[in-house]
Amino acid sequence: MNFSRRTFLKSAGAATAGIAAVTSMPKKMLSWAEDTAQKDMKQVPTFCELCFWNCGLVAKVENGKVVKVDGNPLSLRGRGRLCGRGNAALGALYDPDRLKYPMINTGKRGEPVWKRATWDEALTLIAGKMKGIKEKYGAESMALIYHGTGASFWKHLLHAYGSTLSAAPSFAQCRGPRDVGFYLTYGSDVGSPEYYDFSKSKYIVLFGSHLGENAHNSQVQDIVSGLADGAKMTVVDPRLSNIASKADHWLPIKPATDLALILAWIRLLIEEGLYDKEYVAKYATGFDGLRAAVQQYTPEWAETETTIPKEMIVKVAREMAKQAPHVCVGAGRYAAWYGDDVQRSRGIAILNALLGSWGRKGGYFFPTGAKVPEYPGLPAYPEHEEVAKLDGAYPYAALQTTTSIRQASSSGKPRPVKAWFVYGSNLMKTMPEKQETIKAIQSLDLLVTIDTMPMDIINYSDVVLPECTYLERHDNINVGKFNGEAEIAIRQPAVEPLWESKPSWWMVKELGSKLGLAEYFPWKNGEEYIAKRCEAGGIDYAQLKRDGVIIKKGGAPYITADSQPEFGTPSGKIELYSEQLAEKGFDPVPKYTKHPQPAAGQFRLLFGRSPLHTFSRTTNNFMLTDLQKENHLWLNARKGKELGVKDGDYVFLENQDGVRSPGRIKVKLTQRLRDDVVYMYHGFGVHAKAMTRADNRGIADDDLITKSAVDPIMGGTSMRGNFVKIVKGA
Ligand SMILES: Nc1nc2c(c(=O)[nH]1)N[C@H]1C(S)=C(S)[C@@H](COP(=O)(O)OP(=O)(O)OC[C@H]3O[C@@H](n4cnc5c(=O)[nH]c(N)nc54)[C@H](O)[C@@H]3O)O[C@H]1N2
Ligand SMILES: Nc1nc2c(c(=O)[nH]1)N[C@H]1C(S)=C(S)[C@@H](COP(=O)(O)OP(=O)(O)OC[C@H]3O[C@@H](n4cnc5c(=O)[nH]c(N)nc54)[C@H](O)[C@@H]3O)O[C@H]1N2
Ligand code: SF4
Ligand SMILES: [Mo]
Repeated sequence: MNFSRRTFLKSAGAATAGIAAVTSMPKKMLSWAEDTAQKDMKQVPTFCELCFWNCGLVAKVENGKVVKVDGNPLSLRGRGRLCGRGNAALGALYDPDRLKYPMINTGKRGEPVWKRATWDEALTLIAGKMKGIKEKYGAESMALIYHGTGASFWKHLLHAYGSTLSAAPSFAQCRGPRDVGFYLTYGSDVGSPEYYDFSKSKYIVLFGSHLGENAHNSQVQDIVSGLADGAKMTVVDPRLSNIASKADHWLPIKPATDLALILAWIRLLIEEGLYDKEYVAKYATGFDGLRAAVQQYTPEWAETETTIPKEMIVKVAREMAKQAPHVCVGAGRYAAWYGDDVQRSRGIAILNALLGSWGRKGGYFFPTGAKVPEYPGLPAYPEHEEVAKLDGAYPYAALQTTTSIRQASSSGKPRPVKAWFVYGSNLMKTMPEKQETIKAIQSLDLLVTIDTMPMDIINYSDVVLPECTYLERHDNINVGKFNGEAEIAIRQPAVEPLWESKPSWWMVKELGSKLGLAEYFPWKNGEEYIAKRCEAGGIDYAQLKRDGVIIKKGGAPYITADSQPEFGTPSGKIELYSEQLAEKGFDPVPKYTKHPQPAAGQFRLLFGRSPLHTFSRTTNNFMLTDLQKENHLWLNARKGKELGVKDGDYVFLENQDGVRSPGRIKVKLTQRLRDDVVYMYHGFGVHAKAMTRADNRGIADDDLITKSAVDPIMGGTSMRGNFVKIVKGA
């Protein structure tokens, strides 16, 4: 097969020819198919997995092939729209490089020699190894590292086997510090999708959070509609991001100094009497402790740390206060930045509390949820062994961290971890200090990868299980919490799985049965699994299947006289001063600490999202590589001139530890960036020959991240403390 975007567009055009199948999807969804002629066309509502936003989509199927996808207008996550990546669904489904058969590595980890296996052979091998590992080391020595909807089936398998050990890079390497920071302050995290009420905000403040490039679908729509309705916005970012270019104020902060700005704003709101006094008196505790602790953080001091003029610091504080409480200071998502990230996130949480924006229109809404019961009649999980906690040093590692699993795997301490299942996570590009990950993998007795593509991690695996893509499978039910509404969404196959790929509900059922655990997997198939759970919860399965989503109306999103908030903190209030942190030896109020800055000739290596790609997930997608096949190095234009580097030149990067990028990256000279940083998209520089379009295109931030800073409160690892110099060359 030789696909290109052109061929795709041709076939997509053919789809407009006709249709007979009619569902109860809204009429406008059917407009593509009005001149019905053919009988073998259908449309299947399901949801996207090209990122975790999981927007609802409708797959248009012609003669057994998906020819187009459109947004499902009923979906709250997408509202009828898909982002650039979501529209490239066919590039994921029909990628000729996909994993096609189970494979067993008969060579070494890192230097694989692949043998094509039958499903029975691969699963028998895994089950045999798992039994041996349990006997020798105990079930808890088997871990799951995951990202994505299907992971819940693998968690269930591990629980049934006897292990609760699982971790996601999307916690410790991403949003964990933010969730913990808000949890410590409000007794609640900020959700995913976040509980931002952007569309009704009168003032928005973002730290980083490059929305628009970070393509959180409905969230981007909300911020755009908030701005269209007149909201003012300040964006704090060393780079003029797309969203910063829409702001009233862009504050090009010196990286790693955000907490100085946040603390100065907190102090200003207090000392100028601009905070919401009634709200704070009623709902918060620890105000006096907070006030005393922030006295030192004057605007003059903050200017010296952040390089943002003190007049601007004061101006923005007053502007925010003027619009309060309809102000949303975004919590961010990728929050693992510099190592004191829980405290930075707590600073943002406190700022929102002073503005009275938690539970207020235009600030943070209280979400409406929905419950879907588990599959009925499952036996209780076996008793779990008492085992040493891997993250013992981090009292608020709410979820296990990936790095503690890595550490236990290579050192055997505090207890041995001998096997990993890796589901939908390309660990080579995801975790810092790649050599440590490789060392841990070399110490394992078993590494099984469940994936759709032959990514970097595959080459280190013993057994590879090819999952079919999201357009070919039933999957777990997805519940989203929104303002006054909850969404229950179904994933169902638009077409049959290609080659020998299989869905997770099937893999765990077969493997479970080989492990003697069949009673934990009683479902007949993926559809029955979903239907039974719906039935148990009084949810209309027929409607869900037909519409893709069911929306449930819910409770009040804002504080009113009749609806008072509950805070899940020990005091039952918003904790401005945290007694629980103090008891554990941490700062009860965030304290500013300086982070290292690059030496002369070095730049801080910053990275972020391409609007057209999701990490490495989409780097082989023929529709997206047509549009963007490599990443570029953003470099301040004046600096470029100084260094004799021209726009379009290819350069190497070398980091503080002397590690050089294996490949070269094309320079993009720009005014939109401070001169002490360089910036690139994450996800490129894949090292996997079987990824024919992605292999060694651009360079990888992860090759240069040889150092990370660990958050002492929850163990997250922050990767923005690496510095590089530019090496001109061939
Ligand atoms: N298209 C697309 N969208 C995605 C993803 C994707 O892969 N592709 N991934 C999703 C995921 S998992 C996540 S977590 C989110 C991540 O997206 P965000 O949560 O938006 O990530 P951030 O790190 O907040 O934002 C990156 C911005 O931070 C700026 N920055 C760097 N250092 C500093 C600093 O010290 N201070 C300040 N104030 N800014 C700084 C960078 O210049 C950059 O513009 O995106 C999600 N959305
Ligand atoms: N250097 C660096 N490291 C980072 C980041 C960064 O910006 N720079 N970002 C951090 C952030 S914010 C996050 S959230 C994490 C994310 O890191 P990961 O958890 O690794 O997530 P992804 O990169 O989305 O995982 C991609 C893998 O999922 C596979 N996959 C795609 N679809 C499916 C499917 O349907 N089924 C299965 N079984 N597999 C599938 C892909 O082929 C690929 O191997 O990385 C973190 N690590
Ligand atoms: S934001 Fe884009 S890639 Fe993510 S789920 Fe929605 S359509 Fe798919
Ligand atoms: Mo993330």
